[in-house]
Amino acid sequence: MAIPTADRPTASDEAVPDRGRGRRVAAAVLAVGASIGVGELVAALVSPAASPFLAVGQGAIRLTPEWLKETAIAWFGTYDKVALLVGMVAVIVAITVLAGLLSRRDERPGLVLVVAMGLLALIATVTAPTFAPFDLVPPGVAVLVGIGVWRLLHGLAVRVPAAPDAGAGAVSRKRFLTTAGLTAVGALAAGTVGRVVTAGAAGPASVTLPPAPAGPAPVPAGADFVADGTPSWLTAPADFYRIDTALSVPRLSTADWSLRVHGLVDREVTLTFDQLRSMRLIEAPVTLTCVSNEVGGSLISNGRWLGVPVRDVLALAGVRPGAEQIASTSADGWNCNTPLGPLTDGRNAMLAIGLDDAPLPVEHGFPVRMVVPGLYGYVSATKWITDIEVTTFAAFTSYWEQRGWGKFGPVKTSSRIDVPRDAATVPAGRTVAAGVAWAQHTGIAAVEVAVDDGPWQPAELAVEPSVDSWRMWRLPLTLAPGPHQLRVRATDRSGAVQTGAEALSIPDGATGWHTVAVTAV
Ligand SMILES: Nc1nc2c(c(=O)[nH]1)N[C@H]1C(S)=C(S)[C@@H](COP(=O)(O)O)O[C@H]1N2
Ligand SMILES: [Mo]
Repeated sequence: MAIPTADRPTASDEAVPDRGRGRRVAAAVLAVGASIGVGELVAALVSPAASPFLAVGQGAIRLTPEWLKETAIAWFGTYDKVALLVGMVAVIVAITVLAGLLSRRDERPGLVLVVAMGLLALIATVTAPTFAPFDLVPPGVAVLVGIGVWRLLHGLAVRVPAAPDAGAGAVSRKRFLTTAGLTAVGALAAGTVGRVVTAGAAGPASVTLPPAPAGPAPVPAGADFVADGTPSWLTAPADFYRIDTALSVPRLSTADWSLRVHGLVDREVTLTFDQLRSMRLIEAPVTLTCVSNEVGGSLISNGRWLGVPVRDVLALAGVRPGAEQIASTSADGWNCNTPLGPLTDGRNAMLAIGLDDAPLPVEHGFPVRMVVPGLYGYVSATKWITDIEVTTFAAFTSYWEQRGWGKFGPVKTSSRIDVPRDAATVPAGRTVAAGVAWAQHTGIAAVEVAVDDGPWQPAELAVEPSVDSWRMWRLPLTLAPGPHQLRVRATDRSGAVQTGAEALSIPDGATGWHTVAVTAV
């Protein structure tokens, strides 16, 4: 009678060729996959924000040191989140394969893996700023499913004999493959349904916006030099730069949304979306910039926003004497501080509900976000906003301020060369340089370009539809054959000339003249 080898570890175990390793690796991958898939499904059903997989990624974002975050943005730009998710999947696959290989007879390595991943998800969930007890259900169920699937599949995998003449307790290859296949289908289905349900929340398509008070504003003629290589004055919403700490975009429905205004106010106010939408609306172009934008960087875009002036909402609540700033919080627990000055001095600071004649895109804050001309996004542009607390400078320190960024983030007067690109080859003789300059809410008065050690030459400026938006420039140049350096600097309407002193973006915005090296041939 043949002895079912799989049941009996022998002294020479390690010398025996490890024939079943493919099955064990498959068992481990399927156990982890089923755990993640079911986690997604349960999250979609009970607590949409509590996907265990994304909770871990979100926890990683919270724990990432500032220098690494900056490096990630510098390397991957707007794809920083995709990079994180791809990295997470790679790490999970690697340790899962390892656990499968190690679980030769003993199921414990795989068990440790599934439980450790579950614990990680539980910790990430509990420490999230938006944690609610119900959020424990998805990671809890995910761990149990992972344990169950692992024990089942590992148990079958190690009982598939190496030789066909197996005895009692043996499991046919076919039985293992069928069980594994069904598990794979179930895990994929659970994960897919979970994602689809989460993504299906009533979004921008469900919202009708009131018309802009002055009717749809056309893009002013002559506001850009697209033919010469500048961006279009109005950024297409799909091209609008995106920066936030949300691994998965909060998907809010207008029916559930509300904004609470409290703190140093005469009376606390809570507004529904319909109430906000029926208040006095303004429509205005505002160029948003990220404080992390490097000299010459692309974290800047211009939109036409429709919204309610922040000061009108504050007036409903009645700001008390002594108040200095507001703390605004988003549905996903991010927050920032904004001084009351720019919110109440008459500029177009607003709680925006629309971007370019449509409801806000989900990625840009649907259903309501704040926009304040002249301030970097990290101190003003709260997306998915749900809470405003009127407070003092001393009483509130924001998410980014805690991580070393400045308390006040006025936009620094800056400029960029869009063409020619750095390292480009250009025809000798006449060539046109073009780009953008910005000093939101102050306005751009002049842009100058210097070639090599030559003098600053004034560039032609495009029409200026608003001082709250960027301004395009262009300048024909005559270049002798050979290498050249082009530098640009702007002067704003307060008379301040953009500084050439180089500074990093942390703590309050990069400075220095954008410079490109070109070769004329
Ligand atoms: N809820 C939330 N709002 C946020 C952020 C965030 O991380 N979470 N990032 C801010 C930063 S740093 C910037 S630069 C702007 C970017 O806005 P956009 O993605 O619409 O371009 O959003 C701001 N609002
Ligand atoms: Mo930012």
